[in-house]
Amino acid sequence: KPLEGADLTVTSKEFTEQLILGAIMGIAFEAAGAEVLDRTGIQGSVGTRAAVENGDADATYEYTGTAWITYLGNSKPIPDPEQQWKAVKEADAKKGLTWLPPARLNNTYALAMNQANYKRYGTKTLSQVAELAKSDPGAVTLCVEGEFANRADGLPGLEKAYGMSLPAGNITQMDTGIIYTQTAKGACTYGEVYTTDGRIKSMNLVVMEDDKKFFPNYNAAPMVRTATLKKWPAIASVLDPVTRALTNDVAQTLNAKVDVDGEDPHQVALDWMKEKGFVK
Ligand code: PBE
Repeated sequence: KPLEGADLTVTSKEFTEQLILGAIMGIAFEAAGAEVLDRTGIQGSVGTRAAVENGDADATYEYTGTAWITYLGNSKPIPDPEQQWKAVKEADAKKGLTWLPPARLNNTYALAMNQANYKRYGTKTLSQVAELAKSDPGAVTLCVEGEFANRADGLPGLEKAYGMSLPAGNITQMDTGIIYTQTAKGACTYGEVYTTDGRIKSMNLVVMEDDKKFFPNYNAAPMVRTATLKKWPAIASVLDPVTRALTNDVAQTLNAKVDVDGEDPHQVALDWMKEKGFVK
């Protein structure tokens, strides 16, 4: 087995898709013969990145746009997903991190609303949301996470890009899981959602189009410590077929098993890895 004798630590952020992706990575390493320590479920993007940078973990599935804007401090996304990945890979090579080839899975932020509010306000695009904020300031209330409220590729950048300036009182911060139920109830007109989340479909939410292409591509890709990869180059060939199989459809289906059906993320990951033949 290609990773026989390796001790590898995997990590992830705390939300469902990340827990599943972290589990998938760990299962792939184990199937290749490695001993795996699971440090998934770290609170927030910055802490998860730090864990890999400082050696508390060897690898994680991270999103290209998150690295480009939030970690590397760029302000303009690169429209082509492959070029975006390449730019991140080049910049992070100087930081001791290697980005392996990306998945098609692109989990971007979006604003979504329930059917009743959609009937009432009829917005389809973020430009229309910005217009509504001008004509009827009270109408545009938002439920968002703390991280989204503060990231350059989150609310501050979105307001700038769409020429929108919402009063602080219109914005309520909460955990990502709560956002979906609050948005479905109409407690906020718009909720900050992840486009691969299974609850968009199950709760029948309407996703606003990012017509100005403010949000970058957020393709998931393995971000590995270069030192670890030098020691265990087979990590690349072990992860490659798994990453290739990860699409938006797969993510939505697996995320829904956890967030809608209440299954365990690790079990969902294992079932999928078996179904795909990545583990016996
Ligand atoms: N995202 C959407 C966020 C959360 C989900 C990929 C832009 C991130 O983890 O960076």
